[in-house]
Amino acid sequence: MKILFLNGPNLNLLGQREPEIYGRTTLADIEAKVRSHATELQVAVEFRQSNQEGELVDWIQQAKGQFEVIVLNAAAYTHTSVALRDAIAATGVPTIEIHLSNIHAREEFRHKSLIAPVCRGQILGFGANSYVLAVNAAIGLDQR
Ligand code: CA2
Repeated sequence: MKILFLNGPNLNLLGQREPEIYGRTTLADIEAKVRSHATELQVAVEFRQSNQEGELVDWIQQAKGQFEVIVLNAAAYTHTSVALRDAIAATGVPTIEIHLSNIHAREEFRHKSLIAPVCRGQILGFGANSYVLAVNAAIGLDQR
């Protein structure tokens, strides 16, 4: 089974800016944790990040037939992007929404996720562990 991890805008800055909110772990550290867990469970993962909404849309469209599950931290696009929501709905690849922080405990504008209704579920608030937990959730979806 192959899982595609997609990361949205500014997540490339993790560990370098605003450590009080997002911690000191970099995206590369998170990828290493995910890879180690996925290897133990014998699943393949691909890990990508983009600051461009259109590139994320392209990757979601191209996932069909290539990946069994998408794990998506859409970052700020979570709260704004009809394009990402439409791409997830159109391609039909089971998608899990994840976040490092608990978006419901933050500013009001982060409480709304436009992608949530077209995702199979959400994992949020566990920092880097949200990504590790998503590997287990993805395997569970594939075995349904
Ligand atoms: O908690 C999450 O994972 C978020 O998706 C992170 C997004 C935020 O817009 C969402 O509301 C919740 C922000 C990602 C940007 O990360 C930064 C890291 C370091 C410095 C600045 C931004």
